[in-house]
Amino acid sequence: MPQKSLTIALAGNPNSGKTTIFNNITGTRQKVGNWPGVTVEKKEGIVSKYGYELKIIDLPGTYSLTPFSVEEIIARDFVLDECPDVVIDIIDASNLERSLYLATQLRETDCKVLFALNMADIARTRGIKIDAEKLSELLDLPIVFTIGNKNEGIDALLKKAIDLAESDVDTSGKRKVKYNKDIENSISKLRSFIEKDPGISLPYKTRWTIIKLLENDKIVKERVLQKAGDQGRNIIQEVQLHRELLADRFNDDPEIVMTDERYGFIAGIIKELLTTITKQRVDISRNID
Ligand SMILES: Nc1nc2c(ncn2[C@@H]2O[C@H](COP(=O)(O)OP(=O)(O)OP(=O)(O)O)[C@@H](O)[C@H]2O)c(=O)[nH]1
Ligand SMILES: [Mg+2]
Repeated sequence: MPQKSLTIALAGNPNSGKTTIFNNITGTRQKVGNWPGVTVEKKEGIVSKYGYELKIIDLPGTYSLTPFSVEEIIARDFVLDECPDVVIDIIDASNLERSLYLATQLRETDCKVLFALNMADIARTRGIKIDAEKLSELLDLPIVFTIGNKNEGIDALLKKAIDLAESDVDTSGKRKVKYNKDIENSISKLRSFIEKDPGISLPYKTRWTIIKLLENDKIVKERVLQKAGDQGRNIIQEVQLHRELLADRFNDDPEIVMTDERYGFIAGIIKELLTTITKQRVDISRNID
């Protein structure tokens, strides 16, 4: 009987250990390095494990899914266009707070996401304790501690990834950023506007598409136009009205307000975790959009 195949993408901030874990899983020797930006193109490896054919994709490191750089576009396109069965977000556990921006955005895509809290050794020597059970509960996703360069936790990670791929969880109902009521109101009005037309075909899931259009994401705009033609043009016009309304209301571009709200969501998570994380001074505004 042919093996069932699953696609597992490895995403994460630059230098979090993705390629190290990719090499462990696939037995390849892609370049790793102790600096960010080592992987610039996605790499693919196939391995047979636990009765499955696993296609593993090593993505370039990114701080967000906002397409500011080639790496971000490659990672985002893969996650959105190829819809991997699971995305493993490889997190530098000694830099948790900074990692949560990408994690928050991955959650918004409604992919099945799993955390590898990598660099668990560094976190430990720095006295950073992460209550994984609590974090897993707060973000409603599975978490595995790993030490990539010692190949620790990788089997457990793969098993969890397969379980998640095979589960029938409804990711759209998972805890994610809820924007302020004006933005949520615009999202829901735009959803009704789009859903009025049952024949419409969007390139991505509706909520995600609306969020990106409200953020004036040029690539998503283009793809909506390509896929939905005249209907797409109408949607973009309607979004523009909401963008203007929101800009008036907040005296700022909606994308700025929405980025702030994501940080607010992350701050809420961190606050709930604070009892177990020892002082971790991270400037989350640095390096992130
Ligand atoms: N101490 C420690 N070092 C690790 C761990 N995992 C990976 N490393 C090291 O971290 C560095 C970065 O690893 P890479 O695998 O290249 O990271 P990456 O996420 O692929 O980086 P980019 O491709 O630039 O995004 C390498 O020097 C690894 O040996 C870990 O769990 N603990
Ligand atoms: Mg890499």
